[in-house]
Amino acid sequence: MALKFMTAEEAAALINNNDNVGFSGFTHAGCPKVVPGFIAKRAEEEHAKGNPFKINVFTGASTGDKLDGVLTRAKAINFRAPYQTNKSMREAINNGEIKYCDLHLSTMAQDIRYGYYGKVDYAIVEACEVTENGEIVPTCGVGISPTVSRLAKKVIVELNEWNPRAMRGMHDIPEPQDPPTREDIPVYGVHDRVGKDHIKVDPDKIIVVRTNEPNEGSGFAPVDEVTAKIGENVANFFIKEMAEGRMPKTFLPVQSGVGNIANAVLAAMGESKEIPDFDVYTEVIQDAVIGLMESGRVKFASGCSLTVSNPCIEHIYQNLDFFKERIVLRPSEYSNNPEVVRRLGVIAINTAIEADIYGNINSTHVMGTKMMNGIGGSGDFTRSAYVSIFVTPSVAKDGKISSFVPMVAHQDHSEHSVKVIISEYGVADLRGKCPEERAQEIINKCVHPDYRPLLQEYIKNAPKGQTRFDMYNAFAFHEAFQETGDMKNVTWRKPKNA
Ligand code: 0RQ
Repeated sequence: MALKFMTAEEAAALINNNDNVGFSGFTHAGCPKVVPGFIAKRAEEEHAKGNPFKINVFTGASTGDKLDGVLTRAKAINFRAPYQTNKSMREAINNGEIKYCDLHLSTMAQDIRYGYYGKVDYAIVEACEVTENGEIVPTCGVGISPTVSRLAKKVIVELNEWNPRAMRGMHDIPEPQDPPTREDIPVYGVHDRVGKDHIKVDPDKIIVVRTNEPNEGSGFAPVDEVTAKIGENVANFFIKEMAEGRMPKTFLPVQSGVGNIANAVLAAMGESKEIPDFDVYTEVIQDAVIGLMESGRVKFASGCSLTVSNPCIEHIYQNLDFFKERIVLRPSEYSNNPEVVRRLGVIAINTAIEADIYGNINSTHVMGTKMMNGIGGSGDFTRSAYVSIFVTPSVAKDGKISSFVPMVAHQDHSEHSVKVIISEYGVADLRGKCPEERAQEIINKCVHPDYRPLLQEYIKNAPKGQTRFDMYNAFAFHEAFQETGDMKNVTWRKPKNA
């Protein structure tokens, strides 16, 4: 049967106030880019007439500005999950305009299937191909598309001709059974394919909107002295692990988080002559992986998205035969699946906003209050990894903030899941250490020298116990920053009866 075509404006007019809408993509990669703009326009028109118009937005991860940005600025979002990186949205979350639910990315699709968010009214997905029998081929990000497309009453497909149809074959798209009949996820190697190369839905519910929109991929900050040193420390840690027999000499698949530091770490690993050629089992495949693939250092990459700059994606599209043999894009509940991560022995490398002296990690909240981005997939990988690593520069904001504090102001990853922390100063190996030893390891190896005596003082004044914790001073660094603009001005409080 013939597919139904509409303009983006006509498709957007189908969406109603309070609808639950699931979007394709993962980061800016693979997101719809035109229909959300018309939904935003509609919201503004309805608001001008005094009518309510907000939707609930479910995605795979963060999205592009043409989705999260435009909808936020039109005040068209009521609820948002599971991850974002958009400046406008960040402000709207932190001023209470958007209800934001931050969660592990691998759980988003199953939570929707379990009914935790109610029904899915519409799915809006970007595709490079859609067929009359209901086969939808995503572009460079998969996310939760299989689940929301299957559950939605209508699927609006942005057929984006900027992406080549020849991408077909790069994806692996299964959807698991849910408990009590769930079976194992049969990914036994990074390259294993366990699904189809497309999403299949009833063609009756498909509405196609033709577009021709470039990606929204900006570049990365150049590697600076600090990020280069962190990368070097990570690479040296792996070389030592292999030499001392704690890591196979053939190496293990690598997951690396999103952002400038993660990109720099991968680049440093690629440059190291002593690390063998390796595989990647990750969520976002960034520019550094593509470069390493071409030089032969990365053999194969499994991910959920090609989160690369526009020159990089254009290069991939021009050399699809080469990259289709070396890349597979999966839904987020497969790319980030803890069962697979533990089976494959993935090395997880993620970035912290702050860590405390015992190894608890805050990945999300600045000063414990303001949401930065979200936990993303860092928890999916960290808890199940062969070795879980957090990297961070020792200080932020010109040294006025120490990334190492007496106690994290918000906790995303607990001391139980965090094995190694690496800054530009060195490597804190927390494995097999008690809290007191962990604190000394972190202070001596990772903390900026300006803050080392201050943290030693905190420990000295804290009551003895399994973990020396001083409730009067646990947030004294944060307090000093709020009150004076510099954590180094910390003053210690004494208990009232001391
Ligand atoms: O702010 O840009 O205003 O200067 O945080 O920091 O150093 O540029 O590092 O780009 O790698 O981002 C943790 C946010 C790091 C990111 C985080 C400020 C700092 C700067 C960015 P400015 P950098 P990155 C996969 C895995 C959680 C989710 C995750 C992240 C800005 O990596 O969101 O791991 N991770 N997902 O100045 C105040 C501190 C600070 C601080 C840094 N202690 N206090 N500000 N900053 N430390 C992703 C997916 O799941 C898709």
